[in-house]
Amino acid sequence: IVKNELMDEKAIDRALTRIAHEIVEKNKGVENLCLLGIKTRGFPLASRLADKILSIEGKDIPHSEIDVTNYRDDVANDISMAKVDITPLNLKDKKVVLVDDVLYTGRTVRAAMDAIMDYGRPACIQLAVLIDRGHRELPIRADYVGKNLPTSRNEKVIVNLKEIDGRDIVLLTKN
Ligand code: 3GP
Ligand code: 5GP
Ligand code: MG
Repeated sequence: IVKNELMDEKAIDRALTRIAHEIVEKNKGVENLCLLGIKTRGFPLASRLADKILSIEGKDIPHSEIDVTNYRDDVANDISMAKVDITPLNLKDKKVVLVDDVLYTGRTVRAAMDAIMDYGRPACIQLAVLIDRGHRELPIRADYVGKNLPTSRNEKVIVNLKEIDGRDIVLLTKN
């Protein structure tokens, strides 16, 4: 297996700094904004964006984790649909920014949107991802992208984050 380094710690941090600025710019401030990190690695990314937005705007942005495994069309069976681990945040009329590490087919994001809509009607939903690796199977795109990365289907992007993996790095593996 060949591994290519795509982003180091600095590159990841710069991308997140830029995305934090873009979120503030696009939303003309941070009013009613909240961040929802998707399952494992989306959450530390959402926390980092909240930290950066705090230092840019001086305001704390509510952020939380969402686990949409049970909403995925290719994973869920009908019984598991009942239990979704969604956020303690009140999402009604909020501008929700979904945050994930890698965007691929778009099925995870579709599932997240479904879970959010079941939970309460937000004002809007936006999407921030560290890596967009292409291969969408649904009409979904990200509003904020750390790095666009054309990949083949047999490649895999490895995202390591300090909070979970002890280091910050993005690698591309080829079999
Ligand atoms: P993560 O969100 O914490 O990074 O999808 C569940 C986990 O499997 C994800 O954890 C993701 O990193 C990892 N993963 C790695 N490659 C793939 C892939 O090609 N598809 C999916 N769905 N998950 C992958
Ligand atoms: P999708 O649902 O868009 O196909 O895939 C997105 C989800 O699967 C993300 O939560 C992401 O963690 C995971 N994923 C898909 N492809 C990859 C990949 O190449 N690398 C990593 N790290 N995660 C992936
Ligand atoms: Mg993920």
